[in-house]
Amino acid sequence: MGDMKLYFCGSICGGRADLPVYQRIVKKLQTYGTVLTEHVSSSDITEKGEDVIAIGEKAIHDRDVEWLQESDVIVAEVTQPSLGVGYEIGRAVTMKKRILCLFRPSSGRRLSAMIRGAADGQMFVVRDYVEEDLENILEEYFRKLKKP
Ligand code: 6K6
Repeated sequence: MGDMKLYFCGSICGGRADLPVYQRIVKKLQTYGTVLTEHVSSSDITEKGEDVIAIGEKAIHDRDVEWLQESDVIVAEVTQPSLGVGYEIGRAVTMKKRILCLFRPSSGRRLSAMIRGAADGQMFVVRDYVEEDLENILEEYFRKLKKP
């Protein structure tokens, strides 16, 4: 369980307003295994993407798809709409990965039918939550993973 590889998805170009929530999620996920995409919760990465010039978009894309392939579980915070996060989720579905999508209805937003409608309650789980329940929801999800 400790050697699990986890892939966290959160909005970058889509807007960084939920960064504090991403940081909380990544911190909790790190108690279950290695978070390959720890940088998604870093305040050094902005929606303007100054760092992209150095690495290049193709390198970012190809590395992220490789990490998706290596991952055991994908956790996506989907409240802040993001093309990249939607793309990652779609690729992960094709890879038959376990996916947990977390959405905060208190945002006043409506989650895309392409995400809510993809849930099967098994491999693809969508959980509505309030911020204070975050740790409990992750605990519950990973407890169920251990004993399928
Ligand atoms: C900033 C602007 C453009 O690119 C950046 C920073 N570079 C990225 N580095 C690593 N992963 C990235 C980067 N940009 C997007 N991603 C991946 O897409 C992350 O894994 C996120 O989960 C997701 C965010 O997509 P957008 O469309 O909100 O950027």
